[in-house]
Amino acid sequence: MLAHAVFVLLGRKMNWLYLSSFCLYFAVIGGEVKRPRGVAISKASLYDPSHDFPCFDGSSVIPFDHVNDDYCDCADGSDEPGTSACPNGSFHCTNAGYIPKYIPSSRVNDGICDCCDGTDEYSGKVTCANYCLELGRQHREEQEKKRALLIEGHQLYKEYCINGQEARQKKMERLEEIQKEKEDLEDRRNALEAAKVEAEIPESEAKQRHLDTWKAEKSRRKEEADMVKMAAAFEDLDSDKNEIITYQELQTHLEFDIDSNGEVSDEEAKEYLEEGSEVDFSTFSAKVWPHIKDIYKQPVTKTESQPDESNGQKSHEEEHGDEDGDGTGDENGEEIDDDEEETPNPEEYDVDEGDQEDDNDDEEGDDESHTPWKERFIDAKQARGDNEDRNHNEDDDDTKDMPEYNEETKALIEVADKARAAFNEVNDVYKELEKEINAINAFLSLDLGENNEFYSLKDSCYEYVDREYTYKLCPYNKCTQRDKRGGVETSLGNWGKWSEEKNKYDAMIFEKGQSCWNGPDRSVKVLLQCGLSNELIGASEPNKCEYEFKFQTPAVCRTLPLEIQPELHDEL
Ligand code: MAN
Repeated sequence: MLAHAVFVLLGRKMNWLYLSSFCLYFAVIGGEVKRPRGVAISKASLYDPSHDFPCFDGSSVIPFDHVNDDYCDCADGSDEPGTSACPNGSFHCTNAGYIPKYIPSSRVNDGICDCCDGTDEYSGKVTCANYCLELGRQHREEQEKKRALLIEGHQLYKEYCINGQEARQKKMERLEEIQKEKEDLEDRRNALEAAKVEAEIPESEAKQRHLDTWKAEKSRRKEEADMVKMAAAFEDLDSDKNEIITYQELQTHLEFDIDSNGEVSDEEAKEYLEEGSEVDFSTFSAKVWPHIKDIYKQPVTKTESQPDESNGQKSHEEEHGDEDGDGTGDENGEEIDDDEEETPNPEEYDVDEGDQEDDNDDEEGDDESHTPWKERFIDAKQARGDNEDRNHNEDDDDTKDMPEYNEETKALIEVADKARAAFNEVNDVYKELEKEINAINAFLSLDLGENNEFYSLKDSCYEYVDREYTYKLCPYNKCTQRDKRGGVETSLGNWGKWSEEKNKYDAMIFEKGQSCWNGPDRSVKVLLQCGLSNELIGASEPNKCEYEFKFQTPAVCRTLPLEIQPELHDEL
């Protein structure tokens, strides 16, 4: 305790010596108001030399001459505003002509000029020039520029608001107009649609009738062709030309070899003759032909180059000869005429396929080759059924080669065409109106700011180029990034929303951009600041794939200058 008291007294004595040699206890600062060094004018009244000094924190009351005695008495440092004695004290720079400020009292007399008026350095260690007036001048110039910017920017802002308001108004008026137009058109459109439907019924019926007639004609022609084939087959099979086909005559045609054993047995031949030994023309056409027409092969002549059958058995070709003598028989024993080479007869083509299957069966030694011949006969019939199906599919294009419509149908088509055209004309307008209504509604649902001030940014894009990338901002649409060396654009995000901060119109959020390898989907926060033009002035990536753009625009010059820094004007 005693040692402490001695130290305190000694300390005070030395400080007094130190202080008295360098400064006055009270500094006359700012002309009129006397107050201890380092005290702001606003706090001068708290330092009354006619009373003891109560520490601001109430921790103790000290004699007034202990204020600024370079010894820290108050825990909050309030007794040493002008010295560095208290570690937590602060020194007030008056900085007349510029902006006053507090500095930590540890900087007092540390040999570095902290206050622009130099008042923090009074020990004589350094001499500080007072450059507050110069700083004040610069500051005022900057403020002036800012003021001008804000005034001009605000003017533009107001114009933006007016533009946006007008655009919105116009859209709303247009919406009302076209909604009415659409309504008016509705009745006409409905009537024309009904007329169209009405005209299309007889048209479609007549077309169907025409098609049905054509189909019937086609099938008649087909039957006729079949008859011709059938007659030719009869003539061919009736090799002795006695108007009767016997089972022996059938046996010369190996295609009737149901069990593929190399010969047509009596039973096999008779089976085709409806279990009889012979048939006349009428039985052949009614009962035999339907069963054999897909199996029967027309005769062909062996070409000179074709070798004889080595087993001595007469070949089919040898048996029948090439009737037309043109030597165009194919290896399956089929006649190929010039036309057929280009467009093979689908029926014959199908028969070939069936033959091929049989051949394969033989090669593989399939058990089927041993199936009793009656079953094979049924199989053959089945195969024919399949072929008929296939032929049916090939005939699907019913209108192929169909003759033109008759006059009555043409007239109905013309009436329906007119009704369609009339409806389409109105319907096109109706659909256009609908499209425009949707577009206007989409526009009206956009948040263009409190006063529609962001309308002017809506349909434009802005670019910013840094060392590596060209960044693009299209407000209400998207943000992209493109490597300057080339390549495709990377989506950094699509228009999402306004920020969720205090003033939501200070930042735009673009989200759900291209996904980032090992990271989130790319996104952008666009910070907006007041400027006289619309310009993207910065782009950075503070976190991987999270981008921050800086965009200046008059659309955010909402406030006038005086509202911005009123306290500065008071001080100055
Ligand atoms: C690309 C750019 C970068 C991003 C990386 C992430 O190079 O989009 O901005 O950081 O991909 O892999």
